[in-house]
Amino acid sequence: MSSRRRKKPRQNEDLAERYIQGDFEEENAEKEQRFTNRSKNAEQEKILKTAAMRASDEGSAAGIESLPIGQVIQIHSLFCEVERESVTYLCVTRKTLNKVAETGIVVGDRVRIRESGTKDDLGRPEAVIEQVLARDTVLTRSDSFKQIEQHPIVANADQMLIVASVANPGVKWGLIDRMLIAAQSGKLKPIVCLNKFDLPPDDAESPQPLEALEYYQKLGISILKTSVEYELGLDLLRAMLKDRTTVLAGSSGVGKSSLINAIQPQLDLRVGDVSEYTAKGRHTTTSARRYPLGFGGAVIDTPGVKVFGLWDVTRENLDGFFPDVAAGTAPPWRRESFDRIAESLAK
Ligand SMILES: Nc1nc2c(ncn2[C@@H]2O[C@H](COP(=O)(O)OP(=O)(O)OP(=O)(O)O)[C@@H](O)[C@H]2O)c(=O)[nH]1
Ligand SMILES: [Mg+2]
Repeated sequence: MSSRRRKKPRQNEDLAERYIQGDFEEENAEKEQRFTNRSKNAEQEKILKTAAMRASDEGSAAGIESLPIGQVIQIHSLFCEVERESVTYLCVTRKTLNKVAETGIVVGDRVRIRESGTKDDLGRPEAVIEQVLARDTVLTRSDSFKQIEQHPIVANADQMLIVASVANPGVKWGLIDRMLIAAQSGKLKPIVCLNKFDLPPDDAESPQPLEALEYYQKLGISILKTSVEYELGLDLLRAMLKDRTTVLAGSSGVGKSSLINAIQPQLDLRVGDVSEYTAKGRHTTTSARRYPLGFGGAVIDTPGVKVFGLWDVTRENLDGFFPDVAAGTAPPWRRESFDRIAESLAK
């Protein structure tokens, strides 16, 4: 995978830091950790056991309410990273967690952790997640258009920056309409951000990106025009993200990670090479991760999506998400989005 900004691998001593900064993918990270002798499962067992011992030493198995609260910043296959007062803990979860976590813990979840007092081979303190607190908001996808299973993606974000690009790849308005519904039904404020304004749109495209963007503004949705290349709209983006938690979502290659790098260069997130991912269908960002913003607030970068299956949307509440269709004033692409969703709900 090509990476414009990726640094050359260095020695083990700063593996932990690179890992915490999301510098590698999960699979690679696991390969890079081969110097550890313990198996992952043994490691999990050890954390659970030592935490349990501590709990019984303290006589506090029942005192979950007094445990400190942290926030989940990334989920890996067997562990998750939880941040509390600028310390990142490597956490395992109890099999019997409370109801909130029935569909799995997600990035942004606020959790009560019990430190095990141990460290992993990379020096990270270890802990057990004992409880997941109620979510204020939750961005959820369904498994597919059939809507059988729900997949929460991000909890407790205030807003969702729905990112598309003028060209390379061009905008899929149907996807934007779906993400707008997901944001609204999860209680997140949506913002439609059209990136790569330095590139000319394809004349044949209908609707033209600018025209459509202005239409969303008329519907009362916040919009933003950006170009990472021309540094266009970045001050406004910073102002919109300041002191809020924002999840960025959109197709692969539209520039989600690039936008985050542009407003917070220290993060130095991995950015894709358009020719590579379009040829191979690769996504540069492979799992959601939360990053604090130096000027206040946080962003959650997510991997690109091709489809966005809706959850909790019914034929009855669908009209409410399409007031323009209900009023008979919607342009063709909005009617098409509505019809497609209605059709998928009828199945
Ligand atoms: N011309 C132009 N290219 C851009 C702009 N923003 C990002 N790019 C390029 O678009 C490509 C994809 O950018 P990424 O930031 O990796 O896209 P992403 O949305 O994070 O992609 P995934 O992680 O796969 O979901 C990179 O080659 C960027 O350099 C822009 O404003 N203008
Ligand atoms: Mg990315």
